[in-house]
Amino acid sequence: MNFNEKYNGYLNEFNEILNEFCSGLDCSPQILADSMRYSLLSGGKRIRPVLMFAVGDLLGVRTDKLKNFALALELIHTYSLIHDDLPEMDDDDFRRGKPSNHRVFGTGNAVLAGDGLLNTAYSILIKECRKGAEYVSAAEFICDYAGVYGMIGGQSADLLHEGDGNYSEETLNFIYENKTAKLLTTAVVVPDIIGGGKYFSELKTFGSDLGYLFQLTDDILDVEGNFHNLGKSTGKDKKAGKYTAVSLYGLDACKLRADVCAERCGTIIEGINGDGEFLINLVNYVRNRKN
Ligand code: GRG
Repeated sequence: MNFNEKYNGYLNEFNEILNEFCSGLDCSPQILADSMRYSLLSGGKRIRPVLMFAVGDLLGVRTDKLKNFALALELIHTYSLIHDDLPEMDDDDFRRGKPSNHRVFGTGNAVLAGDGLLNTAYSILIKECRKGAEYVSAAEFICDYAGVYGMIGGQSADLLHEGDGNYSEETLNFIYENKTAKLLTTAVVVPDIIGGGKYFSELKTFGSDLGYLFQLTDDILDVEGNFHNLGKSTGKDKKAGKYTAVSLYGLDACKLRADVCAERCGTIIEGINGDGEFLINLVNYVRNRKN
């Protein structure tokens, strides 16, 4: 099976889980369920669930043990995109080539759709905790890394420093690690926690490197990408005078840094017992992504 076939296999597996969740969503009023479904089903790479299932395969942890964690993670990711697009945050009218949630449902409903997704994710995680101690640890890990010691902390720092134009490398690293890398890290660490925790520290480092790589390619794409591929406007960072890895190091140096990160990720996967070929290809896909 080649890389695309394998990626699509994981993707289809996850989409079935997501579709089942979406069809069962019958909260009232109707607009709440509609706005949550709108963003959940508007495409997206589903890279976090794909990563989770692929690491599960590498470690011999079955997908049915991971599927609710993958669902909760995608719900959290989707809420963060809805809130990030709001006028008071990144102010984006488009996401995945379609009007952003608040452009369709209005700002108030978009806030509530995000809240609803986050809250439902926590409800799914709490139910998983009934399955045993390792499930509690995995749920705890996601809560910590998605919360104020993770993604929300990173987004808060991003917002705080937005107008600064020129803050320290340390601040930039804090934002990238927390805003972007930590949620991706949960995708690769959760299967390990469920499987007994043998490669915890290696996979934590892998997640951090992959997240940094993901953010570097995001910054590069803001300069070199286009609306057609990305489904959102480009050139926003420069227009907003936003401090990014590109403005700090320059485009070419960012690409070199991305190569180094990809190499480091590959070395970690090679050190894990099992067939890591798909994950190494996934790292290269992130390095060369166009969307
Ligand atoms: C609002 C609490 C809160 C957090 C927002 C997601 C986020 C944090 C900010 C979005 C800005 C951004 C460009 C983040 C870096 C990378 C990132 C998370 C991109 C979007 O994720 P993808 O590419 O999206 O996996 P798809 O559409 O494929 O699901």
